[in-house]
Amino acid sequence: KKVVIFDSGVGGLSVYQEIHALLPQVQFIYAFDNAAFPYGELDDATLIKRTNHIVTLLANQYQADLVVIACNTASTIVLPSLRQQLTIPVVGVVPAIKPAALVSQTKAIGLLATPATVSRDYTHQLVQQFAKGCEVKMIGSTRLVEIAEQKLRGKSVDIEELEQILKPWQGTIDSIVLGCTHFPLIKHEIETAFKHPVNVVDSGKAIAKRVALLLDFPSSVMASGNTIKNVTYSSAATYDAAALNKSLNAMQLDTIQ
Ligand code: DGN
Repeated sequence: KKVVIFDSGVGGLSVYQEIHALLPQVQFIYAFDNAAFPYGELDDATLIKRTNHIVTLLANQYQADLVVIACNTASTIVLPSLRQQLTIPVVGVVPAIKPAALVSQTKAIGLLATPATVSRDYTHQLVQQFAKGCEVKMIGSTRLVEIAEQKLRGKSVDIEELEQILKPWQGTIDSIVLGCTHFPLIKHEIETAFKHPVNVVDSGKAIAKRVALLLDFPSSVMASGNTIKNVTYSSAATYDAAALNKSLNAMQLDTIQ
């Protein structure tokens, strides 16, 4: 089976990692549109047109069995039109509001996403539907996305800068939704910058299960390793493969502990 995973940048690798861990037998084609990065700043019409075009091309070119839009910013707006264009299943990634609302003791949660995602109707509908009785605070930050990208280019993360971004939430919430696929790549740093104990929730594992179900895999085996392969660039971008793999391995350790 072949799965195309798509994002504007390296964030979708956090989703790739979860799917690969569950379904090591699948062949992955990872593609990202760095030419138009960051997606959180694009207008809706451009985003829809661009994503539909690229993803349809990739799905046909690689004869994919399934496509994952590993980007909340795109998924919260392009899924209906993309599903009309493609005959294969299209799995989107949207903020994990529901699990965060369920796990929160104080019923005060924070959604960390891109400026586009926090302003979407789709996101507000998720909150209305799944976070009844919860206070949901939102921060839309492109800077955090850049920080995650830079980390995978080998640059270390400035924790004080993260503290500044998270400042409005300190001591007011007990759960954070990582509503951008870039953010699990800096999960550990986010936890460090947030001075209080906090549940950090993302959509990765749920997406992996959904892919397994749609591809008809009856049972799953954990992968023995997770190295980056088949990374297709839609524009020139230089990433340090060692930093990418190091970060993904660190994430896997986080998951196991
Ligand atoms: N990784 C994308 C997301 O999940 O929303 C957004 C990254 C971006 O281009 N801003």
